[in-house]
Amino acid sequence: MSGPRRLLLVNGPNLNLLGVREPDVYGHQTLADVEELVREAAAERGYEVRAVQSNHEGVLIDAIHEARTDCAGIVINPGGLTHTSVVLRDALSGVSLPVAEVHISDVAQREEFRHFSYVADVAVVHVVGEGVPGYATAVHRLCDLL
Ligand code: CA2
Repeated sequence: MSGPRRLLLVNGPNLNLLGVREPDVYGHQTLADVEELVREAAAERGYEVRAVQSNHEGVLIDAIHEARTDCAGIVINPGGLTHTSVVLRDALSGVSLPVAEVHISDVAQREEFRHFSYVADVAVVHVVGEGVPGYATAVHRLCDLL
């Protein structure tokens, strides 16, 4: 059976600041660089990408719901919502698509409040602490499962 050849890339709050602020933690690459990297990795596997970044939880949830009918999987860095959002987790679990969770920094080595993820157990792929290249790793590991 052939499904949609599209992935949804979701970047959560504040990730629009990538490359602009806190380069010591998140590096020098921008959100545009992330989106380009993900599009290239997905293209290698025969997928196109719809990318969304928002600082508003509801916008992210709407995008996840819309993916239900026309995407094969979701690559998401939920930003700080990782550690706070039951509603984001419910949206991901509600659409029944395979999810890859990405974190640029090594959250396990940072503050205690970053150690717990509401998304972790609804995701089938986890890439943590590999920097921006971790997004490409996530695409490939997700595509291996599709
Ligand atoms: O390491 C990651 O990718 C995080 O998901 C990034 C989140 C943080 O809350 C998570 O604990 C780990 C923060 C995203 C904000 O990104 C910024 C980028 C540049 C400057 C300021 C914030």
